[in-house]
Amino acid sequence: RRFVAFLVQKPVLFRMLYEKPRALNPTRTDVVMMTPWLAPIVWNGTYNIDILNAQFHQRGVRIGLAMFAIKKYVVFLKNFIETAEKFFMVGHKVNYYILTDRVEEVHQYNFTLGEGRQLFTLQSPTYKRWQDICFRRMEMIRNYTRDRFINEVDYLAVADIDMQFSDDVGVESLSELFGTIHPGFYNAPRQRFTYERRPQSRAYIPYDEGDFYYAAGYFGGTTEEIYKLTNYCHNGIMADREKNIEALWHEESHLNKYFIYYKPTKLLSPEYLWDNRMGIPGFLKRRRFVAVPKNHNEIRNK
Ligand code: UD2
Repeated sequence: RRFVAFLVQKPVLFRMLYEKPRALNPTRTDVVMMTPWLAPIVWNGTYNIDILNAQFHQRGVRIGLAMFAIKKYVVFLKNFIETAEKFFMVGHKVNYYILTDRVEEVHQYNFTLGEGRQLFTLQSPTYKRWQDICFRRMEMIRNYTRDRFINEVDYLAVADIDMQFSDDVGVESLSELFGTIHPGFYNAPRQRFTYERRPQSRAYIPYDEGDFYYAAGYFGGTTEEIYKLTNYCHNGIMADREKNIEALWHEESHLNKYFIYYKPTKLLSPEYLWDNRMGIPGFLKRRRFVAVPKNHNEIRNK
């Protein structure tokens, strides 16, 4: 069907005016813009969003944003969606996928969505321990990607829900496989990364390996890549369970393991996942997606 569409589609050519790139003038000199495997690291000031929007519109790209609202975490939903409507992939086709054990409660919200944007509430099992909810996110995303997302969207982003958008998160962030540099570790030496260090765990990473510490609070890619990633992580989590071992940072530990051997094709700077408790360092020109303060004792296991 896509092939036929390609044949009948008339090529759209547009004239765009913008300042030409200059080979000897890097757009930022205070941050690293490329990994050693040549994946761009996205910072404000390093890209032209008009060019990128035109490219993604030309392809008619569909973007999914999946988030979990299990048990008490439903309280974060309203603000999350309202801020996403202002800042997330504005002007593109967006499907929100809310995975929840409280479908009725979620249905009571009446979100007004922009053109081309839809919201789906998907049933998710619940788990007693908050740690299991985090672990099982990989399995749930894998299953829904295989059964549904793969037919509905081209890219899928997976986000924590106790967050809000406060600046643009657009198509500049999309790539085959993308991960976000954790705001707590962007400048930390490897030894300080909170990787899983016990060799018995499938998430094990020795002290002399690792590029970055990635946050599980925002990652994504094409649906094919997300299937592979979540399948790998879920299998690792299940293998650990057999051995009665839980990785230090749950599914985040497995995600970090995956990203060492299947390196992301694009990295998002901490602009894409920030926590205001960390202040605002000079290099941080925008805070696009920020943590909403929460009282862990009040919200977890409730
Ligand atoms: C960190 C990670 C998170 C995950 C977690 C695992 C970041 C920014 N966050 O966040 O991605 O790896 O550690 O320990 O890197 N949830 C529910 N109901 C619950 C519990 C969790 O829906 O009862 C969902 C919800 O979408 C939440 C997410 O799971 O945003 C992660 O849980 P968290 O926010 O409590 O974990 P946190 O803040 O320690």
